[in-house]
Amino acid sequence: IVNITIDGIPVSCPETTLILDAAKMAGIDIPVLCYHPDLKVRATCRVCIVEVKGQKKFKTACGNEVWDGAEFITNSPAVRQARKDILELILAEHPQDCLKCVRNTNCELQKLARDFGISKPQFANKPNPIPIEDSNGVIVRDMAKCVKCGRCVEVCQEVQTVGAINTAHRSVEYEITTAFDRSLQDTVCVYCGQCIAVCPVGALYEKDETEKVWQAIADADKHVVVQVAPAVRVALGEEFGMAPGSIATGKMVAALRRLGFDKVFDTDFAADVTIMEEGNELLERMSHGGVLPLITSCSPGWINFVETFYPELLPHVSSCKSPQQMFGALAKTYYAQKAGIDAGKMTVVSIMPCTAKKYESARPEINGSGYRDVDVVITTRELARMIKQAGIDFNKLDDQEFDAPLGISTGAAVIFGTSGGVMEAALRTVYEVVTGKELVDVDFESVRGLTGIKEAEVDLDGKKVKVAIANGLKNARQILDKIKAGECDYQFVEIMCCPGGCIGGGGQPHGTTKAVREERMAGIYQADRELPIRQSHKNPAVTALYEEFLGKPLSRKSHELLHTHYHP
Ligand code: HC1
Ligand code: SF4
Repeated sequence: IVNITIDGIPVSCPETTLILDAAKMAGIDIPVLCYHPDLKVRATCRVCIVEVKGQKKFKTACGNEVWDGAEFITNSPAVRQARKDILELILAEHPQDCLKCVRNTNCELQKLARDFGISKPQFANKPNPIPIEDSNGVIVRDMAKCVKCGRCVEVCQEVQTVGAINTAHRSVEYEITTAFDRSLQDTVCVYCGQCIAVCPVGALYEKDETEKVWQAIADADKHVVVQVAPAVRVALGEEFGMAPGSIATGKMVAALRRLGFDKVFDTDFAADVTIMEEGNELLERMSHGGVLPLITSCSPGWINFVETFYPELLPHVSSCKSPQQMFGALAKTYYAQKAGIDAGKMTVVSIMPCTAKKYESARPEINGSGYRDVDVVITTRELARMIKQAGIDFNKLDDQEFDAPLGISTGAAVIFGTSGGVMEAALRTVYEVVTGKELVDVDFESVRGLTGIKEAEVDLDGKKVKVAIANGLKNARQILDKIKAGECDYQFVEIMCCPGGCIGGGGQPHGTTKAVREERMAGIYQADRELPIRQSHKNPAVTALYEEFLGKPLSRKSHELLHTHYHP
């Protein structure tokens, strides 16, 4: 423990504390731009500089730890002027088109410019004339707006270990780019969108497809159904001032109905179906000497990753399509038949916390209904934009319920939205199928939490099943390397591309940090506890689906509609 003062306020803290964090203890928020609490410190922008009593040079608050007896000044005229100069230099290179920028009103640079009262910049505005790159159909890169903070590189290289983007050149030429400046689709990018999630400005964003949705809704000939992913309901509220993790399911359903969707359905229904199919696939593989461990297949960034980096492990990946795609296939067959609707005139829209879902829905091998199963995918952020455009006062909406039958789901489905959830949902069902006994306590605490890799041995009434869960691709790599080396005896592995699972997806409201993920995760488990049915095989709408349409899990029809094969 060391004793320091910050702007005259005494603070006692461990000597490994960053000046930035010590200042927080004194109730002082030092401005930052390149710093992100979840990422390695680069200290490149220098917006966070502070003065140290007795020293001539400024120090960065994010890049330096405190020492005993130090006296920091965060708010002297010299510090303020230096920060302002730094910001003005950044702004001199930055396009001044805030009005039509996707990050208008939640841009970190815009906020700093406002906080520092920069109204008449001292330097001429000369942005780099770099064209927008959006040919991949998922992620837009507007590098003219890049402030070179390096957060996207840090997340792509260190958290996801993908390495699709990197820094290049030095000095004034310094930039963030892909190898050989290629378009993103010609790189190893998996479309996880984590680079978008950490970008402080409008340099990276998802390809906006809200116009397609507006058009479908306005088309009287179209029957437009919408499905919402589990993790959206605990994050959407943030766009309307709610705390992270607030469960906004009822208001979200009401808003979707107001927007004009003909049916408001739930991806959670299809998540329950996934458990029926994947749970049986696991049992089938375990009893017939199939390839083990079985690895989950619902996270499309993870699928892109395994195809690119570990194609030899594809036989381990479940043949189940993701819930999003199962939903699309069932909407355009089962639901269309039941409701007497021409599937050719149906539009299926997904609301996803994920950018890779846009890519997944466009994959040719994924369609089973005879049409494109999911027509348009928009992110949580895009949905919020639509609600705002429609002038809907989200917070004043009364809660509403999803439509039947594809809106009926269980607690096992909602936990898909967080790391460990697919595993727990599967165990809740597999236990009862294997033992023939009722599961008294459905909470499998050992598979929960934000830890990167979780391992557990689950006792199915004497039969032991070894499972592992990884979230974030760096952690996935560790498990995959073990499987490749034949060093593990897991039977079932869950892999989610994004840190924390879908709650931390690349399409979620901006401002995702570890703390925010924790809140959203807590929201997911609360939503689970509040549901009357918490096991997928007890979902009456799923039972009806099998009785009326599919026959049984892994039936021929199930295989045609709900399973697929990925290719290296
Ligand atoms: Fe997910 Fe899934 S949990 S992949 O994270 O299996 O995106 O939320 O919808 O499909 O159900 C995402 C979330 C989502 C699928 C389900
Ligand atoms: Fe890297 Fe993911 Fe961004 Fe692609 S989407 S550049 S893989 S962080």
